[in-house]
Amino acid sequence: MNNLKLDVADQIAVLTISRPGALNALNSETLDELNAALTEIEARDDVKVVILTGGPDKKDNPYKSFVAGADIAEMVNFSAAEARAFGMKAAEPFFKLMNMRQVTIAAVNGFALGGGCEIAMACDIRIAAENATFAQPETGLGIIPGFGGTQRLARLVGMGRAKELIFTCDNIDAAEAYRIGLVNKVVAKEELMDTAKKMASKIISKGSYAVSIAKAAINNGYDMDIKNAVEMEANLFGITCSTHDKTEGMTAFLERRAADLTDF
Ligand code: CO8
Repeated sequence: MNNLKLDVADQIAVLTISRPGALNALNSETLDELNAALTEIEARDDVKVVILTGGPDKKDNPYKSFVAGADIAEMVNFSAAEARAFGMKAAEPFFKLMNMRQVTIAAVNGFALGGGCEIAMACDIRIAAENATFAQPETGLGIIPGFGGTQRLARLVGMGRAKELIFTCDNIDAAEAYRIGLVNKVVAKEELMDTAKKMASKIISKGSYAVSIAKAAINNGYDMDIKNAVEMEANLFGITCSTHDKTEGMTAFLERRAADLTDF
């Protein structure tokens, strides 16, 4: 892989988008590599959480940029058909981040602009370094957010705030992103990866199969009417009751001992 690094340790996969000369902007090659890496990870039982982050810039500053957007140099000459194809190319890995059975955490280590904010929003959880900057600057370029931004931003922060951010292209800092619910947590930049890994380890210590079913329940129910959503949840709850982890988790509680949860 030219623009992506994958490191697996302790059941955590760290995926680092690395295009130092372009502040990790997403071009077609990077999207293809991301899609291939996520396909591989999804099939691996030794990975339970994925942390997505950005590599250092060309001056080796690790906190300059998470992802500074889609690659403007690639997009500048796109026809309408090419632009649509580019959007759909991103949709595949972005939906994997959203729906794969493993939990996905964006560790936002700097600029998260345009497609950078959009890829962070496709993850389950976002942790930001205190110096991170978020924006959807697309309308200033004469385009709209095309990697799911018009949809996911409104779902995360509400329609009014999403419209303001997309119409004004305003940059917001990590504290404001936290205030409006765009990120889950803000930490000192030096603590970003440790915090993400600690959260990953905590999630891994729970029943991994239950966590993946809970993720599916939240995602699938989000756009359903509440009656059908609760029925869908009951069905998935039933499935979790057929697992080793359910028997072990509940028995351990009753026997006042730590549970040995193993199932995926
Ligand atoms: N695309 C391509 N190259 C980029 C990008 C980008 N998004 N961002 C930065 N770069 C490159 C710069 O061109 C520069 O290259 P070089 O050194 O060869 O001149 C290098 O990265 C370093 O950047 P700067 O010199 O500009 O660094 P600064 O510290 O001065 O500024 C900024 C940093 C503020 C992040 C600035 O680079 C910037 O404004 N970048 C663009 C941010 C942006 O507008 N992002 C949104 C892009 S549009 C988008 O994401 C749409 C997504 C949906 C597409 C859907 C298609 C269907």
